[in-house]
Amino acid sequence: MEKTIVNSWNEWDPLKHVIVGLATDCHIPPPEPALDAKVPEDSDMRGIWGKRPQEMIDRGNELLDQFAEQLTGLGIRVDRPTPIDFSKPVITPDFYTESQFGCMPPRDVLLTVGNEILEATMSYRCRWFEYLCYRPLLKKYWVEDPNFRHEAAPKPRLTDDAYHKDYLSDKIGVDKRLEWTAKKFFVTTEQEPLFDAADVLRLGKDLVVQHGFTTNLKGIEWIQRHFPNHRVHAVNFPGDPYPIHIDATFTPLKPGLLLNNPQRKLPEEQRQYFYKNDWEIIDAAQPAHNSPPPLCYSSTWLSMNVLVLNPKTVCVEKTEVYQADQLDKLGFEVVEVDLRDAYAFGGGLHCSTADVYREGRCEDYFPNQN
Ligand code: DAV
Repeated sequence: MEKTIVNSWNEWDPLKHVIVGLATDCHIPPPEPALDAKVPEDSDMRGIWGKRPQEMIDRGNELLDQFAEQLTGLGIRVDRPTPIDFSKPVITPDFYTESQFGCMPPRDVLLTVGNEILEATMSYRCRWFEYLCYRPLLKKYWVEDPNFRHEAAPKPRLTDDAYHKDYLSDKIGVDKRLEWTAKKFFVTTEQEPLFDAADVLRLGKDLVVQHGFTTNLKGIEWIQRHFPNHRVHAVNFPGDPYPIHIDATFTPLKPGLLLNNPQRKLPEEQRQYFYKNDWEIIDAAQPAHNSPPPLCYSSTWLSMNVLVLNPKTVCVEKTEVYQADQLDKLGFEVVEVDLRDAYAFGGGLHCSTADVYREGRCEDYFPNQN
């Protein structure tokens, strides 16, 4: 076995070692404030919870295994998490919830910055212990790589005060939600620092973090203090009624080029930082589907949740033909991956992975700071 090195500074340098999630034992968790705010009002998931149907889990794992093999075939080392018993409740001195979630998607939990892997606070009660699924791997990396920093953000208390009560309804309506999210009134309060790792984009010395349902301003401030040598930017995307995780909204492809979801545009004043550093922000292609697959939390915009293998090669879900076509026209080599039947477990190609090693170092892609 090759020697383990943890190193990844951005979303595009050549990928050599990655974690791919598993659908095993994945549960639809019982209602809780932050999760309810994300489930669309017309979703087939409203009001049901418990272990996901075994045939869907088996199909999800078949595709995730296939994806892992495809990456291995391209010379990328792939590791997998170790599921815990997700039927068990989460009990802390502050809350109780009847079941957990799963070990998909790893991107939500683990934030790799350089030689560090940071376990995010998370913002759903059902995901409080999810980091345990990655501990066997992190323990191993820690033994094998003497420079690896294994860090964990302060575990949040997630009391009722961590969530705005206005969101405790499934009859808010999309118009109201759009008004609230445009005003940056999200389900999480500023009671304590909260972030999910999938709200963070790594662009070398700059980290771009989505302020939304799963990450609050204190969480973003915590990330800045934790990475003092980075520049951390809070961004938000009006137009998204359920803003969680940045990776179906804003997708870097290589230095200087980002896709933005055309329904969730980065506000003009926040674009200036990119423009004055010669970054181009282009609208992502339309999704190929009109609705998400059954029992899926995510929107159809998982189309743009691509995994960049290197600045010339991008993995795209194979049914997302418009996204593939756009990338092809932009000059990328497109690797098709069959993963749509695993979307329900929490996301697409970027979500289902977490970086361990990409070549390259920390570079400054935003030299113009005036
Ligand atoms: O568009 O539903 C999904 C992001 C999952 N990590 C969306 C966001």
